[in-house]
Amino acid sequence: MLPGPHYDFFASKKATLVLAPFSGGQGRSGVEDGPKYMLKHGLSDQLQELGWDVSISDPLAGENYEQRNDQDLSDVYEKVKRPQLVGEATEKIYHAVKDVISRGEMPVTLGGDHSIAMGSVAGVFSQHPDACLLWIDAHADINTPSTTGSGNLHGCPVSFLMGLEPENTPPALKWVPKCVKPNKIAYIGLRDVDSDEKRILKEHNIKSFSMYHVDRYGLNSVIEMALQAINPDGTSPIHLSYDVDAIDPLFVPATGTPVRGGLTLRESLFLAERVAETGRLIALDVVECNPSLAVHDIHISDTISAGCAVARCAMGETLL
Ligand SMILES: [Mn+2]
Repeated sequence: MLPGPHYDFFASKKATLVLAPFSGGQGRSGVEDGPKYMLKHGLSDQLQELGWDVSISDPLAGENYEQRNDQDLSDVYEKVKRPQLVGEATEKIYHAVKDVISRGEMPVTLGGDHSIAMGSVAGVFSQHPDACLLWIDAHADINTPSTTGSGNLHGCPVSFLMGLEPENTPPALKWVPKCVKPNKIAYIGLRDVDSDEKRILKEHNIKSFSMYHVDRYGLNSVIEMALQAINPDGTSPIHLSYDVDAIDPLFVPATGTPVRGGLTLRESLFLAERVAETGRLIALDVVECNPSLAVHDIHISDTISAGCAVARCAMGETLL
């Protein structure tokens, strides 16, 4: 058998699934069930079959965020919805991911909505300040407290991680460190970007590949260009933050903000395979699987199996 991908930053293949069953970064409940469904689908065993020693960390255990999400209407800061809830949950995730990284293990953070990446990315960058961030998404998630239209924090995590608007940061989110520099983040899969976000991406000269670029150059070239931009000498660790809404809703129907015209299922897996092949993967997030939004059971299995397949491909599954 050919050796699978290697993982340069890990002395042994140990991974921890960091469960982030959290929906407070947006308004639709059900996304907190993502981790439970992915585990039920067998993700832990699947990663063990790939040679990983898998543990589970459950930093939000015992918290009733769902109930608070429904009841606490006073948790608002200017336009931003539920900053207290998001601040508390993401800080717990931050500490869990930081612990996993400090132990020399790969954190695989399972969302939950994409606001949880404030915790996972900050946790990884606290130990690897030279890391780069590959954000796979239909959306740029870079709205600031002043530009957000919806007030939902799952559309804002990148702006907090970049420290774009410190003067408007809700107190509960002040813990989020400014850790991602504009030349260390690239996007792939964009197709629903707000006009203020387009301005921010241009102002900061952030490498952003939309579906236009995927069509124009092909996904393989887009990945090369993205990695060349954020990891030019190929030595930095790569944090892959994967929102399943990057994938076309034909394949991933049960997600909160679906946008048609996305990656095919095969492209979405190739992307993860290709990142694995670099040997530089340091951390993975898989977010925004929302089983409650399924109209049929097959929507649930399609969505969850796609999320698990992305994780397996990033963790070393190959076709041959
Ligand atoms: Mn997202």
